[in-house]
Amino acid sequence: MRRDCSILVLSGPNLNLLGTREPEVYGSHTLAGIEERVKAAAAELGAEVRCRQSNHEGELVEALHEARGWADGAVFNPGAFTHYSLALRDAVSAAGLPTVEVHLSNVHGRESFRRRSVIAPVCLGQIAGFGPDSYVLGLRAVVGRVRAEDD
Ligand code: CA2
Repeated sequence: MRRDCSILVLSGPNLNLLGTREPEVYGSHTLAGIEERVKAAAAELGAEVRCRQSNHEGELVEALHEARGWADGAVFNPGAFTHYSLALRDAVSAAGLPTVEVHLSNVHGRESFRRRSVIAPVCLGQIAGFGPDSYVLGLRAVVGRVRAEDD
């Protein structure tokens, strides 16, 4: 029998400002709007999502630790921490949850420092460049993996 699937959707620094500045890079959607889309996609998949955002590295670490107690997987946009936070890389590893790294922008087509992710190697994979759809695609990928492992 298919069991429930609960997913943490975690967003890092400055993503709370989405929709207010730099629409040419990040689009005009707010983070709340993106989270609503992810929740609607989760409902179609029969999954539950809990969304969190923090501008603080330690809070993101703690959100990943806490998720061990309730989540089956995670969709994670670490923001600029993507490119250098070994603490977040270790937290993803320690949580042991299948995690998909997502980015709104195509990090591979921007400044060279954005091409490197220290977190992607401990994730299932990375989805970048599809705006809010990156989050929805990440959700589908992680739910698919969790369910495949259940079968
Ligand atoms: O494309 C993404 O999703 C990023 O994770 C966004 C990060 C950036 O550092 C990563 O390289 C790629 C930055 C988020 C900043 O968000 C803003 C939102 C509104 C106004 C200014 C920044």
